[in-house]
Amino acid sequence: MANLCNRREFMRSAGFSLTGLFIASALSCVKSKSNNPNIVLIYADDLGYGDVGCYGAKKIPTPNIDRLAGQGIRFTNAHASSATCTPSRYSMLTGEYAWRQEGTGIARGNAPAIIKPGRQTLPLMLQNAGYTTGVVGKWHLGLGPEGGADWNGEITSAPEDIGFDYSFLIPATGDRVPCVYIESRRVVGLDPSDPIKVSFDEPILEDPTGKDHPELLKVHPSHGHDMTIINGISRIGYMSGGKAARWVDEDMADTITAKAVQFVENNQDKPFFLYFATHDIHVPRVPHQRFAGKSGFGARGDAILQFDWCVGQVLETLDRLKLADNTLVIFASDNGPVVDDGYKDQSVELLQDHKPAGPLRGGKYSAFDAGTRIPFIVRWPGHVSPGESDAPVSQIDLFASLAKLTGQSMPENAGPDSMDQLNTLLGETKEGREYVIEHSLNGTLSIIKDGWKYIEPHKGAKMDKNTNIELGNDPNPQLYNLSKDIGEKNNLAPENPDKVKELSALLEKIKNA
Ligand code: NG6
Ligand code: CA
Repeated sequence: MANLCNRREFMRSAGFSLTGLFIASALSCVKSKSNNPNIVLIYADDLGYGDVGCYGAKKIPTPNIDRLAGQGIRFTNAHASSATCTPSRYSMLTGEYAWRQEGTGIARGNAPAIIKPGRQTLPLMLQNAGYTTGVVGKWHLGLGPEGGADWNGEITSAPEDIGFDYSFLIPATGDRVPCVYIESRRVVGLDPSDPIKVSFDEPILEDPTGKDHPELLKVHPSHGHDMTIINGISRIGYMSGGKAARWVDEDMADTITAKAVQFVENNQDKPFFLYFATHDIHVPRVPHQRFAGKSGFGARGDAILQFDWCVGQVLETLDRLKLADNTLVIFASDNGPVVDDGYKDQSVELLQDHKPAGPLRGGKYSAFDAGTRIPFIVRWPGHVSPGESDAPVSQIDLFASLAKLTGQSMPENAGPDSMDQLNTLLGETKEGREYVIEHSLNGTLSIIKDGWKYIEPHKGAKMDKNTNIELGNDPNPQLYNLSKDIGEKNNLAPENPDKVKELSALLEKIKNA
């Protein structure tokens, strides 16, 4: 019945069917509010602007993502709110820039919930709009009350407390303990006689570490990542117990994709919101043997193949269940690309001419554009005309824009930085946001407006030695004309003091808002 509520389908059914059916479908629309489309947000991890075919990658095939782009709008100037995971996700789900709040940097694996119960969130708004809401995959926004989650009991201050009806989680990241899944507040497959302990301070040395036992490793760290070994891979943080519950990295994409597909199947008759946040293509990159060694570009290339497969599974499910026409699919990444993010996985050696950031400068962590400018695709057949948009877009606006889409007014104090950009997202205008704010690892803020980008002065390191990424810091102001210089090569600040003044003043105003 959901499909009948799509306007076109509805008209067709009205024209061809009996009056009874017409009335039944009309009533059903009122009752379930199902003229709101389903919403699927596919959120990649560390996928760069140049990593997929439809954004210019030539040799790593991504047919499913390319198909999505062909059927939707491919945005060329869309941004995550930050250049790392936790603040990006915080901003997207709350509609508040993470840099306004302490404690929103890259979260430890045992961090307490960063978005506290009681907050207005994007999923809560959709729940109020009648959606069944689910999150599957990477969380990395902390779990549990102050002091952290009870890994051996029921996890409170979980996604269920901020608007999700269902959750199946990688609690933090693939490279951080605890390396177990959590489904609906409980660790999956936990044997109570083998309780989980997690520490990010004092070592727990019940299990071997990568530092002391490199001979046990199947992937070796290049920097950090030398603590507890799980599944032959040493991680960030210490963990003991929970042996039966530990994940197998090679199966992770299959496991979470199956859960995402199941969520769609279970909720096909009502409006649903699925936030599918993949582990790929974050480290450790240990794809299934179907993909391992298949790209010719090392583990990072293989992870892109695997990620594209995950996307394909979700799209096929929508097709199979005849939901595609009534589902708004949004595809994005949480931050830009990194090649060596802590493991020797051949991604550097086999990178060849692949350009993870495409024409952009910098990468994950950076104030340069590759930090936050990401692939961003919106598909809604019959409502969104396929094409391309260079409108300035920020993920901070998903909250207010989806509220508009679903007929919800933003509650007071909700999403203070989120603006309704629905018309831009649906391709009705290419105007986009008046300005876009970027936020780097070390907190440098930048602002893009009218094709110009201003990076505020920062005394931080210019280069991240571990990842070999230019962080974009400079003690002097930087100004780039992105419309002519997308690679941020020519700093025009010295000869354009007025522009610098205008943009720095606007940035200050937004900071103090
Ligand atoms: C860094 C990790 C990196 C990655 C990142 C978070 C080290 C040396 N580096 O601190 O490997 O885990 O945090 O990535 O530990 S994110 O995409 O989740 O933000
Ligand atoms: Ca990330």
